[in-house]
Amino acid sequence: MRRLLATAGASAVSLVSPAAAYAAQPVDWQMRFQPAATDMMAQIEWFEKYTLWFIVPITALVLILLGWCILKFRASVNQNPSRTSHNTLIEVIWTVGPVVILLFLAVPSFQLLTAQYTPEEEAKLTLKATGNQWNWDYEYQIDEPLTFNSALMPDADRAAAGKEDRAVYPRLLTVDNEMVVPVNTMVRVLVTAADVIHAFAMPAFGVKTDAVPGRINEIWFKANKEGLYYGQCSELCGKDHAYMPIAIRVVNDDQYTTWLAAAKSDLPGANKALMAATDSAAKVAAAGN
Ligand SMILES: [Cu+2]
Repeated sequence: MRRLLATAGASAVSLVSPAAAYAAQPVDWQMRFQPAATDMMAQIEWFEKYTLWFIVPITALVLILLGWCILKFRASVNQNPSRTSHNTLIEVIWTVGPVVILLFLAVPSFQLLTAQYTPEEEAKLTLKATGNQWNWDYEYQIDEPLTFNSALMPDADRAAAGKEDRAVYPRLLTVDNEMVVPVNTMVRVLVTAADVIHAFAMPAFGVKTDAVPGRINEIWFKANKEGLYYGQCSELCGKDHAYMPIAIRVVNDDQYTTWLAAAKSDLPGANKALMAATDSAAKVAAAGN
């Protein structure tokens, strides 16, 4: 049994590791979350596992009780049903029990919610993400703001952009210009929309918020792992809702500074240079393993 589990574990690791070297993205037959790339997502994962300790036993208990009642009290073996209608002890237990369980769920749940609205430090970089039908505008709110559009990459353009490797640049998730942010840096994203309601979501970072025209919603994240991460617009926003992915490239400080300086005058060139730098770094890391 132990060997079986070990084999299953090893194959699960080998399933996710090629992608994990580069990025967090959905995988076929995925049952769980993408690997967490922020402390916040790690906390969300912890809370999800914690709630399962309540959900699974309660579901099992209810199922067993149901089965027991169906079998034991079926008409053919229980022709004179009991007419008992009140039992104070049982009523106290089934009132107090759920209250205690709800308290065990509510306290960490509210703590998590509070943590999501309380960044532990001031953001070092502020970006604005504006949802359009059906692409995103990103604005770097720095001394000389950098603005660019990020849209789904048509298959015909993949070769010219050097994005032919479908493991790293998957169908329906690859964009022309990724959002680029430095690793281990607190980033604030101001999310809004220009036409209809969209939603900015990045599963590996544990962030998702609506992009509402005329309003600004704020999210923040501090990615702790370099790589390329994928999310999608998560609010039905029209016929091409499924075709407005979000891609964030998390890089080291030097790569970010170089990219930012170059991106102001030549965004495609800056992106290509950055891809070359991160790809060679990934190959060195893979060789090191
Ligand atoms: Cu949308």
